[in-house]
Amino acid sequence: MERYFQQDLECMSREKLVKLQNEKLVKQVWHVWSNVPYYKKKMEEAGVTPDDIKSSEDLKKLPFMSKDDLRNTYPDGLLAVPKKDVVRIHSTSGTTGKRVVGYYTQNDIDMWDECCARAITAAGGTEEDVVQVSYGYGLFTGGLGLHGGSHKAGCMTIPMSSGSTDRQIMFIMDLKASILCCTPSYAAYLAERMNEMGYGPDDIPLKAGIFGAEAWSEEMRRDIEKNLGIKAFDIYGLTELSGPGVAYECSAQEGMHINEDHFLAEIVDPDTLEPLPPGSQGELVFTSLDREAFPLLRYRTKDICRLIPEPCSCGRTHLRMEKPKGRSDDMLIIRGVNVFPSQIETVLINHGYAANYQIIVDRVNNTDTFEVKVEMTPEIFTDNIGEVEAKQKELTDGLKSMLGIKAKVTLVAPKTIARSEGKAVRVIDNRKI
Ligand code: DLL
Repeated sequence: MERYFQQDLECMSREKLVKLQNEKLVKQVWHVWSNVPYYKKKMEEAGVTPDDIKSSEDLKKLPFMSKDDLRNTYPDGLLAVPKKDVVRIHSTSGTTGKRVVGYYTQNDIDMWDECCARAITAAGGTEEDVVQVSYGYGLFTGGLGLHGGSHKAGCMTIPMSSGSTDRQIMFIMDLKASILCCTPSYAAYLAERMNEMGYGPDDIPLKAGIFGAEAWSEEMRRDIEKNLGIKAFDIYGLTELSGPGVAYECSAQEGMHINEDHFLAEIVDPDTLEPLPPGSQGELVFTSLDREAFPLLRYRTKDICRLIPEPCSCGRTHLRMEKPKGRSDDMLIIRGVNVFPSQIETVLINHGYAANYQIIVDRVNNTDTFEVKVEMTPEIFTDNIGEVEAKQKELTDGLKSMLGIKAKVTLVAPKTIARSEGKAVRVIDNRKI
């Protein structure tokens, strides 16, 4: 049985890997310096030239790049190859300000496909598998990214895109899809819908899921695994660095291996921007080592997480990253306390609820108000006021001990909070700050 496993690259000794990274880094720095005037200017302002960069030890001399740099150079000010060499673009949804446009040469697409094929293989995918890609196709990178990876891994690919939930289920059942790729919130919705249609975990042909593009908790993973009867694997990435597949989970399911022969990771203090020692929690910063059209050096992702320096039991030597807690952008500061939606999700699932909730924050008389609307599952549902109040109190206490602040919990009837086919929108922040 054919399996796409690049053992020579994925399991190479750290010594060899560092050597490869250093060689690629030196080349990449020259590439941006010579082809992107914006970068050259930024490096000159920081007093650094390509001659100063000999290895990853010298990374700290390079200036950071952030979303602001991408906005300043919209639409093609960071393009590092002639336009004739570009074969595709992708773009972010652009909820805040201008969209980010990322460019790809054919080599960039091949590298990206390779990263996603590694993810599918690590989730147990072989040429025997049927992969249903239910991430959105189009400008979003989820659909075409996993699609390319599935082809490269030799799987039969169903290019579903997102939406049309009942048709998704028909194809999973009729074509015996074995691997599902979509956001975790959409996977939870598909599981709910399949359950309503009378399909239990033993009837569903799926064996694995590759879920990412948004923060999700371990508790949500367990719920999805139980309801679909699968193993659920995390996958991470961002448009600015290709898309999905920057990092992926292996069978150990203990953090995501960063494709370190293509991406160099650092953790920095988000306030001082100083690099932090191995194992510390901080902001994840990536340098793409071999992207041609849209290379990024020291790109600040805003994602908060920890790198895991210990070796993995699966034999892959590439460093792992923990599940990001969320973006520093998504972190709410409520009455001075840091709150991540994923912490709320953990409490809800531990109390037997599903991840159908909404956080509503406002400011009244200079004080933050904090409400969590939680949907009752059909099993938990009751319209007895005393029982509802008791359940609300239980959740309020659970949230207080997790977050350290009090939330107003409102339980609502099943199916009253909108489901998401892509990334879930959990927070409504009405504060004008
Ligand atoms: O979400 C790419 C992707 C598609 C990844 C499909 C995985 C699967 P963007 O829309 O540019 O790209 O959003 C990138 O999403 O900075 C994280 O904040 C968040 N994110 C992505 N994967 C994960 C994950 C795609 N596994 C932003 N866990 C990133 C937590 C994630 N957050």
